[in-house]
Amino acid sequence: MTLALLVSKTPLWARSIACCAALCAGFAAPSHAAELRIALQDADTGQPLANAVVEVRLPIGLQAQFAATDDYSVDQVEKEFVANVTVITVGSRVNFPNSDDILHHVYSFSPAKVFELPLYGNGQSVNFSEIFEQPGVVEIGCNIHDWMLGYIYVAQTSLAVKTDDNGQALISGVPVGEFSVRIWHPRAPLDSAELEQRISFDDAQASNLRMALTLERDTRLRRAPNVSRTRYR
Ligand SMILES: [Cu+2]
Repeated sequence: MTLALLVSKTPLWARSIACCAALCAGFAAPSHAAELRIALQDADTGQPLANAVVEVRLPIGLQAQFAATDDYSVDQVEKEFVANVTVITVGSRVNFPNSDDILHHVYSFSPAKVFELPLYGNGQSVNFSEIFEQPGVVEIGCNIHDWMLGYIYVAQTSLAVKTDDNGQALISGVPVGEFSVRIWHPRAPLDSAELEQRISFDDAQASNLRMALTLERDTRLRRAPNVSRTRYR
């Protein structure tokens, strides 16, 4: 794969202005906390790359300070998972409501979390939740609609974000030090060592991570016209 990486620094003066603005607004600026600004693009099209996950991987001794379990929701809307990629932290709960007027049957065979939520419909999803105790990427599917495919990225800590429609994301509150940064995307080759980088963080300058990723082609089965006419629609 082709991969261009540029790690650069934001000038100190720009950082200082940001800190001053935060203080003037009445918020205490975090001490000894660094920032990672991320901009990713598709190397083939040059377009911003949304739905990529960037995670700062902390050593075990630092992870407890950045534990942040929460409740999340992955909806099912018009026979797709919404959102397609969801970033959570270890120990968090994800609810799987069904907003369609048909039944879905959610499952995962991923090693990080194997589970199954048998056929259920709209309004029956209050108790259809799972807790994710292992870090890793969990692929979720539907037994009825083969094209339905979603991802839950279970991060070790709260220092993980998903890129927006502009291919951008921000991780703030990173401790000072040199850490591994992992980049993941549903169509990025899993075995690429280049998707794991060592980046040095300090509290005087924000780090910028700019990457162009060459993605594998999307070969998953798309919605077929005749599928909608089965008894489960
Ligand atoms: Cu389904």
